Amino acid sequence: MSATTSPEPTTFETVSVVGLGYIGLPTAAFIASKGVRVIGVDVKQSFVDQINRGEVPFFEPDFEATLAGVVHKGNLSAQTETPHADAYIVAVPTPFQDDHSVDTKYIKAASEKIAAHLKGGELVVLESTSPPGTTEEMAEFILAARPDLTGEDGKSNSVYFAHAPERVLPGRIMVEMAENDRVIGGVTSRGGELARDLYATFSNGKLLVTDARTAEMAKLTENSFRDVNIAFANELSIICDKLGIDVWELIELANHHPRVNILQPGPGVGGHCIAVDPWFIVAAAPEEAKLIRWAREVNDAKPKYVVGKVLTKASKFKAPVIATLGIAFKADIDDLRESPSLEIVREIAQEMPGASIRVVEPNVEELPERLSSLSNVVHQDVDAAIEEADIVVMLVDHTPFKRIDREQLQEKVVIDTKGVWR
Ligand code: SAJ
Repeated sequence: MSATTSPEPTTFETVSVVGLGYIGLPTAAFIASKGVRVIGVDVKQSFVDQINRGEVPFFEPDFEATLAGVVHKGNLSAQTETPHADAYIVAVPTPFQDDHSVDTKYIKAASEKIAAHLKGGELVVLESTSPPGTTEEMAEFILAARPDLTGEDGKSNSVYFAHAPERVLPGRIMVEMAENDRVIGGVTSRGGELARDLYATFSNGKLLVTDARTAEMAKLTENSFRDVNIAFANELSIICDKLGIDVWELIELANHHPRVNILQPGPGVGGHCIAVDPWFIVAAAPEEAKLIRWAREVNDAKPKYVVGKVLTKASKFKAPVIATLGIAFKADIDDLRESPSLEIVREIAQEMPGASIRVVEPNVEELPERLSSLSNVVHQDVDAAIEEADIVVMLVDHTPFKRIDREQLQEKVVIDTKGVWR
């Protein structure tokens, strides 16, 4: 690392990214593509092996060529051991516990290993989405493990900390990683400056520097904003069902107002971000976060509503064949985390053992165990599933499903949770 006190941007010779998932790995590859030596760290040996062969362990459009390029050039390598580096980026999972508070065990495990390698002067950035105060806690944790890095006054220390929450949309990571503006929160002002310099190596967006707690809250706020707005659309869809109004047409019309922009209803909210992050705000301020909690509950209740609709229709058949289209958490990805569609399919299958459930999911080779373990569930291609079905349930608006010929749906009972076949 050079020039720690000059106004010139600091450059980093080595960066270690800890946690090589959907966010950590693309971040590592982007930094490596700018000629910085990046060492990725992951506890999963299979991930490490795949990455070192230049293979992406998950599906993300257009990412494979970039990864293969930086690996073959020698700018990015992966390993299970944490090395020394000028800067660390921690991008590990931050799941919630039963009471919806964050579980920081993966941050602690990463911090412990980083602490052991520090020499002084390094930057440690937390990217994982976290409640306000988590980055400060990480700093305290690391400095407590390394009292030799804190000055005699007990306050000044030679390691710098910041929070730089990721904002990329899965499916658009290659575009958004480079173009999105970023909020960067320093635990100290120097930490914020150094993190800004690190992200400036690969980001073309504005780098907006604030304190760590505000940056943490900004990330939670962004995802809660989206959650509340999806809840509004989901609630509208249930009201419209009751009133016999087409919710999709309604939203399209309302959105012609210059200051109205309603999101789309669906089978529920999935993924590991929007369905999780608002709970961190609720856990931090349970009395105050009323709307945010209610929105979460509205979205969490939507899958049950869809199941109820399907069961009502299916009860009219003796042994219904039900084609369920899509189990990913959203369109055109293979990610099944917190997927409402997957839970809907599972619940229908369990509630109706006499029904035959045909699952169509072109983005996965095999059904997950939660479905494959059920005897009345099979994985099928779209044409066969629709052909044999009495009831067709549209759950995920994957591009190939949008091309389905409407002729195929004639004579079928159709339940379309995404408004694809209006
Ligand atoms: N959904 C709807 N209706 C909509 C939009 C989305 O029902 O109108 C559903 C989707 O089907 C999906 C869920 O919401 O089940 C979440 O999908 P998403 O596309 O809204 O978001 P994610 O989870 O893929 O990514 C979000 C993004 N956050 C925001 O847009 C504010 C992304 O920028 C973040 O980086 C990401 O969370 C994250 O990692 O936090």
